[in-house]
Amino acid sequence: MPGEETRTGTAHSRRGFLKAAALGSAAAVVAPETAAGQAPPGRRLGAGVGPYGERSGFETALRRVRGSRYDQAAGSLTPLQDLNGTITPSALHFERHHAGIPDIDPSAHRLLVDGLVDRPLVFSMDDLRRMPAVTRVYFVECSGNGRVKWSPAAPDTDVQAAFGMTSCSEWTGVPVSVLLREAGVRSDAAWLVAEGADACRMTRSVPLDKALDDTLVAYGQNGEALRPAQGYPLRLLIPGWEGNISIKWLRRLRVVDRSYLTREETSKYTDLMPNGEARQYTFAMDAKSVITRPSGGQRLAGPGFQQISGLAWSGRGRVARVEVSTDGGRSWTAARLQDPVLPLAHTRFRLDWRWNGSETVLASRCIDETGDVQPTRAALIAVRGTRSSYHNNAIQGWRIARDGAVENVDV
Ligand SMILES: Nc1nc2c(c(=O)[nH]1)N[C@H]1C(S)=C(S)[C@@H](COP(=O)(O)O)O[C@H]1N2
Ligand SMILES: [Mo]
Repeated sequence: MPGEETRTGTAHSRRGFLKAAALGSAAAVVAPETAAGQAPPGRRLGAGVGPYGERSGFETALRRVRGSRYDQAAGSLTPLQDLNGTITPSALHFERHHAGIPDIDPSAHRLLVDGLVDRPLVFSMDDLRRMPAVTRVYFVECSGNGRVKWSPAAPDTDVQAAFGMTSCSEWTGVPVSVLLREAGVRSDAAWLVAEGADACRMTRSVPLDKALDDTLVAYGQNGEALRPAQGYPLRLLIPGWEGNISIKWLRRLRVVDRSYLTREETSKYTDLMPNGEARQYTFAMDAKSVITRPSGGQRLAGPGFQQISGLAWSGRGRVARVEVSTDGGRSWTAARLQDPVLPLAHTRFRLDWRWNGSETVLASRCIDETGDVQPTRAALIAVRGTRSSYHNNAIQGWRIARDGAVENVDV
């Protein structure tokens, strides 16, 4: 198989490169194909063109399915450790759904806008595509992301397990403000009730201010139509707020005068505090960051140069600063942020580092433009206790052992 040859070739070349680099010259690299006496794979005719692209067979990054008794009330986690840049490929966007992924024919799908409006309206997908659209980059993060960090660190927890319920896409759709202007909002209106077309009819109350500010009904994701798991053909996209409120398979926006106190804002998606009260409507996702390389489960090849890289984001605006510690939190250095730094989107940070081979702990903390600082796990628990499930944005530590192994640790 050509693939096998290439694999061997790559391994040989890499060893060759390292040896050459050690000698201070690249001239020692010998093409392994030539050594094996075969035609170089690059000179044989390659595969033909095709109607829809596939990734290389050598690429293995996969979403990881979270355990659940029911496939239809499940989720999957984005492999952040394998991603470059800031956009999550649609095929690797995490999934969370409470009643399975409905199979919706877009020509039959309708969005109803009714309630406290002058003119109730029904939109087909064709209607929506004729309307003024915008394209923006936003993350979607489940408020349950980081739930594992309420417990003391299990050493084998990796970035996918602890942070994989956040993804970032370029979304295209119509601002809700445009739809509501068409319908004419009455003066007594204060909330929207958004309803999905899946079997559970997932429903959330949305404050009208946020709906009119930057909320979209989105039909596009990373240049294509939404993926079925992301709400095809239409979803609500409420930037920066907990993922649950971005209702997928959106079929109705009802304009109302108060919150409808649905299951998702009472028995679920509230945060039990140490005094026994539950915080409600904790919408915005807090400032957060994580080093994705090196991260848990990876292994440093040896001492020397190693660029540290990760993702930071905040549901309250832009990332202002990311600080990285390479000594377990004793000192912090500002990392470089990759431009453009977009509000309510994943931001890539990088710090050049030289590992001296001794055991140490890496960590990152995000500071957003509102001054919100990502807390240590101890500081978060001092305020929140350990009885809540959602909105854990604690700092993540990665211990580097002397043999280069990387594992989860609390800082
Ligand atoms: N209709 C509907 N919308 C939904 C859900 C659902 O189960 N049904 N799950 C919510 C939850 S809990 C989250 S975190 C996000 C996840 O969006 P994603 O699957 O596109 O990542 O969708 C939200 N919208
Ligand atoms: Mo969620």
